[in-house]
Amino acid sequence: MVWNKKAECMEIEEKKELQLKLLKDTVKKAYDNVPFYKKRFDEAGITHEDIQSLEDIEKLPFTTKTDLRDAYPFGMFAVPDDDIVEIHTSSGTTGKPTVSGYTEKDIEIWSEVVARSITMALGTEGDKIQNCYGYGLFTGGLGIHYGSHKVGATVIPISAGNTKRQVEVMKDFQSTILTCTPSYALYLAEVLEKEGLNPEEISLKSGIFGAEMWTEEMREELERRLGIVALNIYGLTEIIGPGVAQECTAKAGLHISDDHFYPEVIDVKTHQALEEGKKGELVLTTLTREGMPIIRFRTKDITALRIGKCECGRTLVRMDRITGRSDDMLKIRGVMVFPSQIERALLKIDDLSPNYQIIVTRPKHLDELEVRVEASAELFSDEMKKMEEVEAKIANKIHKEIGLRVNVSLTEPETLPRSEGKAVRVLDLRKFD
Ligand code: DLL
Repeated sequence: MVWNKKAECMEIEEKKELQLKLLKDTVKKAYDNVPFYKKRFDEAGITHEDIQSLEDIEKLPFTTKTDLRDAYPFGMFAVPDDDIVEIHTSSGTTGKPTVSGYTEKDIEIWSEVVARSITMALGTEGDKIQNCYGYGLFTGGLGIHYGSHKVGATVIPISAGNTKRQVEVMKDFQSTILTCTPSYALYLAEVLEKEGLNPEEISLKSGIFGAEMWTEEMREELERRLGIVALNIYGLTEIIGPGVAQECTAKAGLHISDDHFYPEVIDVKTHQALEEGKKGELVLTTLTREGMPIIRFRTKDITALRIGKCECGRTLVRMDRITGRSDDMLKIRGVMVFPSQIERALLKIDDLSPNYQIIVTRPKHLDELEVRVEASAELFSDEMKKMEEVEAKIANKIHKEIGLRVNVSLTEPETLPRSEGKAVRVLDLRKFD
């Protein structure tokens, strides 16, 4: 169990003092060691000396995903390469991912914040954590892994996929905590039921679910079908990975480890800071990271902050569950997908019109992606076989681009809806609000 009472229950005023000190330090380190930040701060005419209060953070420029992509691969690192002991990337499979570099101390911080998360989700020394987040460059698998060690629990590093084996392991090893995306957890619940196993026959007590949006309705369903407490974990590669924030059993918002990550919520249009309780875009600044300090990262995730003591005793700032994005990024089975990647794949094929629509659904608890594309008149009047060949070709090109299998259907020319303004390319029929 890792309940760092000093940090997690600190008086709010004392916390603010600590955050200010760490913020100044981070700004100075970023300026001195990362050319990108030196240039940005010089352009804005600002130095760490201008940070005299936490509100002064608003004087600092934002960092965006594009900035990180432009710095690919190691342009954001603030320490010599020798000091970086591990590298992860965001979950998209093609295009330039964003890279995150960790020093030994960063891995220690990451272990600590994930250990806090596991503790909030009832995890202690005696637990067996079945970790079905993907291992590898994705932060999910190893992040939970490090946190489990720190808690002193037993981690089962089964990684994602192979559902039959997951069920077997869950039964035979008597896993007590399940960690995976909420949609995969629902799928597992379904498979367990098919195998005739009811919640009493498995040993699970809690689930740590995140990496994608989910809802209260999904929570209720997961809790009922698996006989567990289902809790929400939030995080992102750019900041550290999972463990930026986590719900405790009070389910009153996700506690942000704000002695390591400083949160703001801004109005998406005006970029002004919003007060507590108002929904906007979450902006995060790392306060303790060595390898890759990140200042005012625009997460594009929509949420609101809640200040004050939780009934669990923690004073860490809380955020509401994420209800949307301020850009068009989709998470499909935990993997980041931008519609522009699909468009790029389509543009590589002749005989298509530039009209397409991406439809996301979640029929049996797993995300499905359908891409409808208008065929040219010539192609459409051709034989069926040719159409099928083109559909398969499109599906392959998209697979190469995003790493996921999609269903492709060619439609008659001029049948997809036209829009007067911005084209509505994506129909996300999963409900998160
Ligand atoms: O998804 C890290 C992670 C792994 C979090 C395991 C939780 C559990 P990325 O691939 O960089 O990192 O994706 C980050 O995923 O900006 C959100 O849009 C979304 N996301 C992550 N957690 C949640 C959540 C990992 N609990 C992006 N609810 C973020 C809603 C989430 N969206």
